Amino acid sequence: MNLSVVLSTQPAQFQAATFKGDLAANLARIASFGYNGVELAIRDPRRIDLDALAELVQQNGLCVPAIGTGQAWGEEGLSFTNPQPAIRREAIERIKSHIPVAARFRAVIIIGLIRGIVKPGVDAHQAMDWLVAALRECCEAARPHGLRLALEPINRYETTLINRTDQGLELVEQVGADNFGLLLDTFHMNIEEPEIEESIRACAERIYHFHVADSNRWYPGAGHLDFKSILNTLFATGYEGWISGEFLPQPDAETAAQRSLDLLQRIG
Ligand code: LER
Ligand code: MN
Repeated sequence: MNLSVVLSTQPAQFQAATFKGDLAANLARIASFGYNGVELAIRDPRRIDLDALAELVQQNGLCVPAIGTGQAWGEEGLSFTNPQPAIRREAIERIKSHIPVAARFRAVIIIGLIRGIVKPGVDAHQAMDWLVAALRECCEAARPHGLRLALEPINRYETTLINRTDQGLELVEQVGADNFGLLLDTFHMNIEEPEIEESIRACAERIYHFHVADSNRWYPGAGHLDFKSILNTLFATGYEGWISGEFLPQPDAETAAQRSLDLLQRIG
């Protein structure tokens, strides 16, 4: 099983970015636990030294399956659905600026909270039109590089746009790009899906990436989700991608990452 865990390259308020802080030390720790990948949450690619980052990742024998982009929303308020055209444009350009990073690692580009929320006074249909247009533009820019984008259905407490997998699948149809799919996250699915396994089966080949956290957003095994059943269902769809840990650093990042790995390897 290909296992990765989320690491933020920059300071972030997002609590479930499991590892933050000293990049070199964290990459070494993650590799020493037995992970073969690290998912990088990058707020702004202009603020990283890509060569140095790639070198560090490689020194630790790690792959980078996916790039998280949501901090541009969390820290700067950029989104595809902001009523101000300049902010929408900046969000699109920000996602395009991740293309060289994603190309370097052959990573999926994650579209999470940067899609935004429907702001008061904004028509929901209008917001969807902005979202679809932004996604089409970003998918087109990524396609020549052989890159894929994955939209993550996110629970209702974090966004009002695309909470469930059926809405995600509808959006995939609407965007109509062959390099656009979904990122499923067990934490969000536990809140929004009537039946997690059924939703995984429905998304099947459109699943480009997969986040694991337990029902309480702690590491898998700390809550009440049935990861054996969830992962069996996921692999039965033919999924060959990564299982990426995105959970709270509780009781601390190291313990959480190790316990998650132990459980996933035992049941995988
Ligand atoms: C990011 O992958 C995520 O799961 C969201 O909850 C961001 O807040
Ligand atoms: Mn997630």
